[in-house]
Order: sequence, then structure tokens, then C-alpha cells
Amino acid sequence: MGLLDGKRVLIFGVANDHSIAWGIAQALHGEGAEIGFSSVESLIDKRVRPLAESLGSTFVEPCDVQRDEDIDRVFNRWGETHDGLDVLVHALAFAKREDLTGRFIDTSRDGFALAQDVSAYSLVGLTRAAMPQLRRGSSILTLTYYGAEKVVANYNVMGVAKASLEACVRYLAADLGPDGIRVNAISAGPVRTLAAAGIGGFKKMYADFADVAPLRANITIEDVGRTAVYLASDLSSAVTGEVIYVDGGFSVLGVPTAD
Ligand code: NAD
Ligand code: 0WE
Repeated sequence: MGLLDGKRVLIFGVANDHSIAWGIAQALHGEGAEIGFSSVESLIDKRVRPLAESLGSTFVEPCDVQRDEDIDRVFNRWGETHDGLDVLVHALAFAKREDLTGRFIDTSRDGFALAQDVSAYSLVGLTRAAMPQLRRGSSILTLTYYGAEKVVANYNVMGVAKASLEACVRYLAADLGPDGIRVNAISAGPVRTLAAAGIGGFKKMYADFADVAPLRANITIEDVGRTAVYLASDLSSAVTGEVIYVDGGFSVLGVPTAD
């Protein structure tokens, strides 16, 4: 008996087996859910389809979340092959690399708009497109980061996009609450994914995190997956509009320092 037996889940944002979305996929599948995947086209054949097949999934559809027609296509395809959607997972973000280094003040208008479009608006667009297939008890989750709330060096335009994403979670929770649909975010500590690779200073920040966080360890995609099980399941039936921290306690510290 799994906590998610018979639940139908659609996950956006698997790039490879290091992705947070993949940790979530494995955890939800482990509790009995059926998982479908959507990722950018270039990753599908080499990376995503083999991972999906390892969980017995056949639904693997490309989608660039900047394109409304891609979003509509994925949900139309879902509707043709499934009777409803219980869980929608949004685990994607993008900003120009040049905007994730140096001073925030140098962010361009188009770099700002790009980060907002891919990293925040996409949650609104995906949720609206999913609406006809969602029902009472359905759960939507997204991924955020502490840089939404406090200044994290170099996170810059992504911090502003994550602040926007967290506000989107609250407004969507208010819109969909009367329909019995919940919307929440997981704020994860640093994880060495493709999206973290090559970020200036990430390596040191990742190492320091384990010395400073109350639980004295980095977090894993399995840790995120277990909290996703809670948010996807009826265990969290009265929880909506929230940001839940999977960060070993880092965010409660007033003066983060190593021993
Ligand atoms: P990842 O690189 O594995 O996943 C990011 C995904 O975003 C990729 O699959 C990529 O294809 C997708 N993406 C980018 N632009 C897209 C577009 N236009 N259309 C569709 N998909 C697009 O990295 P990750 O760290 O697993 O990131 C997943 C989520 O977790 C992101 O929202 C990220 O901000 C968040 N997060 C990451 C960390 C971390 O330290 N890695 C910490 C907290 C939150
Ligand atoms: O949300 C993120 C990263 C999101 C991200 C990563 C990239 C790298 C490649 C968005 N866009 C891009 N664009 C690229 O071209 N994280 C929470 C991980 C992360 O990124 C940082 C961090 C942390 C933590 C950037 C600077 C400082 C800390």
C-alpha cells in the first residue's frame, strides 16, 4: 500500500538523474504513483526517455514553457491518454548565465523578463492549462530557493524571479483553494544539479552549507522527494500557499557561521 496509489502525476523539469525533478519522480513512484514527464525537446531522447522507462512511464512529451502552444499540446496529449491529473510538479528555472554573476544592478530588461517568464510565469501558464484535468484533492508543487528572501551573492535575477514564483504560489492557492486544489513550494538547499554546474562560487557555497546548516549535511534529491510525497499526498490535505524548507535548517539561522 503506497501513499499515492492510483495517483496520476505529471513532472516538468527532469534534465538528468541529478535533477531535483528526478528525485521527486522516484519518490512519488515509490509510493505507487503513475508518472508522466515533460522536458525540453533536446533532452528527451538521450536523457529523459530512458529515465522514464525505468519507472515504467510511457508519457514523455517535449515542452518549452516559453511557448503557449507547447504547453497546450502537452495537456491535450495528457487528456487523450489519462482520466485526470492528481499532481503537477514544476521543477524548472532559467536565467542567462551572464545575469548569475557580478552585480544585480547590471541586469538587462530582457534578462529580467526571461527569468520571470521561464521561472515564475510558467507556473501560472502550466497551472491554467492543467485546470480542466485537475480535481478536488489535486496538488501542485514547485521548487524555490532561499535567494528569493535574502540576498545570495550571484543569484541576482533568479532571486527576484523566485520571489515572484513564491507570490504566484500564494495567489494560485487562493484562486484554486475553492476547487479543493492545493499549491505549494519546496525551498531546497543547494544541490549539485545541471542548473548549479559552473555557477561561480557554487562549489564553496555547497561545501560551507554542510558546515553551517543545523543538520550539518547537504540535502539530497531524495530528501526533496520525501517532502514532495507529503505535499502530493492527502497527508498535507489542509496545507496550501506554503513554502516548505528542505534545507537542513539553514534558513532559521540569524548569523550562519561554522564551528
Ligand atoms: P536541472 O538543471 O536538473 O533542472 C532544471 C530544468 O529546467 C531542466 O530540466 C531544464 O531543461 C528546465 N528548463 C529550463 N528552461 C526551460 C524551458 N524554457 N522550458 C522547459 N524547461 C526548461 O536543475 P535543478 O536544480 O533540478 O532545478 C529544478 C528546480 O529546482 C529549479 O526551479 C531550481 O531553481 C530549483 N532549485 C534548485 C536548487 C539547486 O541548488 N540545484 C535549489 C533550490 C531550488
Ligand atoms: O535556481 C537555481 C539555479 C537556476 C538556474 C541555473 C542556471 C545555470 C545555467 C537558472 N538559470 C541558469 N542558467 C544557465 O545558463 N539554484 C537554486 C541553484 C543555484 O544557482 C545559483 C546559486 C544556487 C544555489 C547561482 C548563484 C548563486 C547560488
